[in-house]
Amino acid sequence: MALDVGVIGVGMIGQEHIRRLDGGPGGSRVVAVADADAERASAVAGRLPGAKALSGGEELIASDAVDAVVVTSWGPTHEGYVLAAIAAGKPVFCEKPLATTQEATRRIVDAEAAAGRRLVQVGFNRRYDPAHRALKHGVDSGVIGAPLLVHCAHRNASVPPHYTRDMSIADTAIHEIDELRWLFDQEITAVQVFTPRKSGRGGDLQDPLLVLFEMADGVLVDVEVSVNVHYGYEIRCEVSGETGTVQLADPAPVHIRREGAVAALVPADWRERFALSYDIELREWVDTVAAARPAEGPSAWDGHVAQVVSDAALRSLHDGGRVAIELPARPGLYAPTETP
Ligand code: ISE
Repeated sequence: MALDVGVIGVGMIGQEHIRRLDGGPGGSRVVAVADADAERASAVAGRLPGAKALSGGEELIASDAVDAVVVTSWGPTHEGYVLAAIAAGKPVFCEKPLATTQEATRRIVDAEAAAGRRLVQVGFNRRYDPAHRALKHGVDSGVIGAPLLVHCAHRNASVPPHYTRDMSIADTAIHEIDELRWLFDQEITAVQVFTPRKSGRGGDLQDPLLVLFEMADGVLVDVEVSVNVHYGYEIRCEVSGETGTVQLADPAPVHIRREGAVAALVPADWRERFALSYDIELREWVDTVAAARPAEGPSAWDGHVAQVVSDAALRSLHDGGRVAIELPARPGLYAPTETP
């Protein structure tokens, strides 16, 4: 059955997702788009065979032509659109972060729990990256014994002009927050953010950051967050266990040896590094929605917990010190099931 999708927000990530959803292998079509910039919405719709540009996200969600909604607009607008999709009983895929405050993500959780059905999936794409899935398999299989320490790096070559100081946590490190909960099937219990010497390339940003996470079983995780490294886009993660280590391999498809040196090409940005993860993520979402199964990927609850941890990290960044994290009880709708 064809799945007719409406996309709210057609900036960079919106257009990436449209490319995969329109005529994609799961039988999905993009039938409507909306954007705060009406001209951009018309231009994008004009390139799609069956899509209309609508005047706003609310109209798109209410449209009978739209079976399911993708929200890729600016973060502060996510809450309103996700709540409207839940009220309309339509499945909704929302890019990370689910919303920009934990009060807002909590309202989404409460609305979905009251509806009694999982309709929301959050775009935590690391869970769909084949390398991250292999990393998790390495941890779960027990081949390295009990995990003890984790070393991660999240490096962006550069960030756009609208990127603010807090986004290093709320927009960038939020991926590691979700990844760690998923990788170890447990919660983060405390966080502390350190501010090393500032890069001269970062303008007003505090760049880089070093974030230390404590997991419930005592595993300690350090994450370097750098958003102006210039040389390319790089995501690292190494889990050090009692009897060995497992780490993400170099993502370069080839190594070049010449003139006494070995070179491995580095992806330019997240679109290149995570292309396959977005393919798999959206394909699995389309399959689930088209089969009328409840959402199976990262849930509104995962989006909420990530926001609670992100807010704690921001408190540490602003005020210093270690911030302990207390999570509320998980509503029954989000009882653990097999997630990808
Ligand atoms: C961006 O939104 C992403 O999702 C990327 O994976 C991340 O590296 C980047 O910092 C974010 O701004």
